[in-house]
Amino acid sequence: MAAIKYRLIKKDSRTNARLGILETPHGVIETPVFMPVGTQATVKAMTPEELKEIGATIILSNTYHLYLRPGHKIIEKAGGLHRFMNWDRAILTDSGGFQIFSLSSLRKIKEEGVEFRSHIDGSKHFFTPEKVIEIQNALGSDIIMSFDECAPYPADYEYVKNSMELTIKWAERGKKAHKNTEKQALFGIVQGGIYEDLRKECAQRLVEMDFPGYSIGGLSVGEPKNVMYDIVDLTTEYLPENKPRYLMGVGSPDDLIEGVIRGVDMFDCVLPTRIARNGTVFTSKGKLIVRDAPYAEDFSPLDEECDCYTCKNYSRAYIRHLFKANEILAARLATIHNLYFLIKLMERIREAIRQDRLLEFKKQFFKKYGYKEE
Ligand code: PRF
Repeated sequence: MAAIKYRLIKKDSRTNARLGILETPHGVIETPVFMPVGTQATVKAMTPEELKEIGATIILSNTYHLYLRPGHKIIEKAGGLHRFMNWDRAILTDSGGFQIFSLSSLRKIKEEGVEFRSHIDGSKHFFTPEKVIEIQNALGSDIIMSFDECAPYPADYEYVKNSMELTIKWAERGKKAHKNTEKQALFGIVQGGIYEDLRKECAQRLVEMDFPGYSIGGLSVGEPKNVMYDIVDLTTEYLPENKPRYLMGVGSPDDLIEGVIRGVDMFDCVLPTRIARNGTVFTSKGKLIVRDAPYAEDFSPLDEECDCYTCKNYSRAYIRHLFKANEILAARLATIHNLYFLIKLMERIREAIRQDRLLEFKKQFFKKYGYKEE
């Protein structure tokens, strides 16, 4: 038996959006889905109970961070990542490829793997495609990622081509090394930068290798949004209909809607949790910096239309006060709200697909939020 099963429930008649059900060893996930990020085995400021309360069905964690601290062996001893962090729903782990490139110093990329220094203590480490599978096997996450190289933007054609070839070789080696296929589903990652022929080739060669799901990496790294949307559109065209597609590290409200329209099923992003801790929240009328002076005497909720715990119980004035006074509750209340907002947005997107009115939903949402239509 395979670790996960994806069932396509409905295809939108006017866009490439899909409604699906993803069965995992830790529960059933309705897609399209937003996955809150829990880099260090915690979604910052949230308990697992609170995550369940707001409707999270799957979270993301990071191989790179957990390997460096506390160490995957300790998590394995604890009985795996689910037990260690007391989260009994699904977990997806990223492979570390992207984190090495964004966080660590002194990287040396070779065909064998990548040598890097820890961003925590400067110690030297070597990751290979086999090693990151071994680490993720020890963590016991439901969905695991191949080792890849996310090329920077901009990067010339030759660089991106070589990086894409390396990513394919690493996907092949990772697939060979992955033994726990009944409990953990290994996704291949499509790279190829903004070059259409490289994206197509990468997608086709990974699909030949037959992964249980496919990630789209290397985007949202500085390229214009319309370029990202075009590459997503092109990439999903070459991915099989009966497997889930995951757009890595993408999750602003407009990107979620545009991604779904182009056939993406899964998203993750640090944006909602990160901006929450800085005092910025999503509302149905756009982003609001609740720290700002105008809210000092505003006793309305963060978003009039929201029914999250924060909005049901607290005012902008109170939350602003907590931020100004550096109180820890500020981050908690804003995080609960921002994650609820995106999880609810995905619920509304799924409902719109069900009712064949996704494009109307997009129009309404964009207008109110203050986005311009693409
Ligand atoms: N590769 C991996 N993780 C990622 C990315 C990638 O390209 C991105 C790019 N947006 C985010 N997270 N392995």
